[in-house]
Amino acid sequence: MADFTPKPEYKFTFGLWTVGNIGRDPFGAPTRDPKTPAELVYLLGEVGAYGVNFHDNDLIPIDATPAEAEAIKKEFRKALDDTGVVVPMATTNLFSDPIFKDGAFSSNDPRVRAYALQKTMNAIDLGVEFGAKTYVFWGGREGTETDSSKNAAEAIKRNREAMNFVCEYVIDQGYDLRFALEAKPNEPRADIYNPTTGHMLAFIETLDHPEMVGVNPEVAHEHMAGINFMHGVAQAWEAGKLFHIDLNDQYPGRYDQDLRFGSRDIKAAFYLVKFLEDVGYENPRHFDAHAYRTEDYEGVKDFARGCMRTYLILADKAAQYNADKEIQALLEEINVDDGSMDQYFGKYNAEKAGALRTQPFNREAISSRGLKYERLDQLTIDLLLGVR
Ligand code: GCO
Ligand code: MN
Ligand code: MN
Repeated sequence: MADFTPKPEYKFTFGLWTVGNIGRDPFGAPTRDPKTPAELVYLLGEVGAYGVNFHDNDLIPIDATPAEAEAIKKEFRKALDDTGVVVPMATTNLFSDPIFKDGAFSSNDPRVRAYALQKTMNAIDLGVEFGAKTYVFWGGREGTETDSSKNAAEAIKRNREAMNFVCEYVIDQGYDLRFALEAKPNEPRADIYNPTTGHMLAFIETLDHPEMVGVNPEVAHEHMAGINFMHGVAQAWEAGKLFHIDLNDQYPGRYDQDLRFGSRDIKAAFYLVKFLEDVGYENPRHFDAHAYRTEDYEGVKDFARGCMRTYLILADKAAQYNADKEIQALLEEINVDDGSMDQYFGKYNAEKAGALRTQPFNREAISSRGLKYERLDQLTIDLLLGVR
């Protein structure tokens, strides 16, 4: 039996807002009492997590006095030291306070845009103080309910200007920090700009310092958009932009559910884990999810342990898949290549193009070959269901 105990090399992290979620929803009051940031760090230490991430105001309430802030930081620092839990990522809350009701960097009000920059600089300082190396931007309210309110191209420009500003800030301060942009198609706004990881990847290339900026794709967000999460992750990876990842689960076409990782679409979760393990992804694996509203804090621990355990089981299944003789033989057969087409691939030149123009292709013979994907998929299902 494989060992499914979380190990530090997996960099399993949780946000203060995830295990600290008190079970409030739009229809009901909280079902759990709040815990302090330090208490949440002890909880994470107990379940074997590697790290904890926070928004500025998860740690320090927006109206805290400097003395209160110092006291909270001291207690938080002690909990980190006691447990060995580290802070790999931090972020800014640019969505809870009513001042952000029409967005932060893309707000129509220049005072809000300036305040958002000020708040972000302070939050970056706070994250760096606790050792964060990745800084996430999730533009939760950078969107609209009505498109009569904003010029969408202007909103993108405002977002770009803000990102350029904070990149320069980090350079100016000499911080060792990279940015990871997180896309979401909707919720809390009706529509959010840069709605998918693909949009974010394109946006990053328009920045002054694209080398400092990558993405933080989230399972639920791409599933809400009805698209294949792993494909977006692979594209980000291939572009050298997979700086961080938010793992959870989600039924498509529903409100933002933030379910325990792998609890809904186990097959999608398997291909995702297999991809991350096969390529050797080494950045944090962050679980951006929360326990059901039905749970007490024992249930929160069950939730957190479950996220990590499912990941590790799927990583074990991926290793089993890679070592399975029948599956590998089938893959080899599917990918058969006699090398006769090699001459046409790679960089274009006129001779190649000329030769390719005269190459005969027997379309019927080629297309009549069955590809055996049904068998391959069933073998994968057998493996996932534990009968292989
Ligand atoms: C959400 C988002 C957030 C962000 C977080 C860090 O749907 O609410 O996923 O949880 O990940 O704000 O940027
Ligand atoms: Mn989310
Ligand atoms: Mn997220």
